[in-house]
Amino acid sequence: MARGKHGVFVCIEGIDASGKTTQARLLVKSLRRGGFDVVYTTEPSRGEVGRFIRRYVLQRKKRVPIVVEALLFAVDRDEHVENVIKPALEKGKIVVCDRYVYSSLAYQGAAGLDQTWIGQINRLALTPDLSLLIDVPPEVVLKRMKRKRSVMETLRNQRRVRDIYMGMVKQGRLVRVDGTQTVEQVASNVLTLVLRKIEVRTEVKGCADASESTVSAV
Ligand code: ATM
Repeated sequence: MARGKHGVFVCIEGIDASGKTTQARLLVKSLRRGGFDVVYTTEPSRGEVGRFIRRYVLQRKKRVPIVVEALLFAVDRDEHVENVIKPALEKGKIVVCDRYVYSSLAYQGAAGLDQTWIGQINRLALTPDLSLLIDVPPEVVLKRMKRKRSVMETLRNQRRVRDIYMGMVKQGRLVRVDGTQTVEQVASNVLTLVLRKIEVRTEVKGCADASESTVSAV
């Protein structure tokens, strides 16, 4: 659990076309409707390194060396945490982050990089209070994106990525949410988990400092 902060840090993970971005946005909408001050952010970030990653890593045909990918994502993450995530948490906001360190473990791990090393280069990254996996089997996801991508290659890679994500669910680092249900059902399950986490954090902080509220409702 992240220390020295007052807000709540939630990250949402999932394989491509799992619906995680839709769910992250719906979560932000529901929380804002409930009066919470929420920051929605993504990785790669909107900072300079994040923009470089989109151009140099994601928008080209040939994959760059995996070590380079992992290092760039880690650098972007450190900058993102310092410039966006920490300042928002210190102001008591809820941060909803679309992809985080678990994406590096899953995607660069699926490409063959050592998980321990990926963990080491990301060791300064703040640990989220709640990390959710919107879980959809790769076969289901393939149907969703049939028209867009090359089927076999995507299936193989998506399977590897999903296996690593599921390993993290078993370790208790990610909480699995069934992503095969309707958008509304998934959104409701996500919201329930997040509200539960907000309550717990508010209670814990309330015990430590009864005079200060942890999550600012506006
Ligand atoms: P979105 O589809 O969520 O915008 O993510 C862009 C890609 O970035 C996604 N790729 N595909 N295919 C996963 C990838 N990615 C990594 O490989 N490692 C990371 O650490 C992060 C944050 C993203």
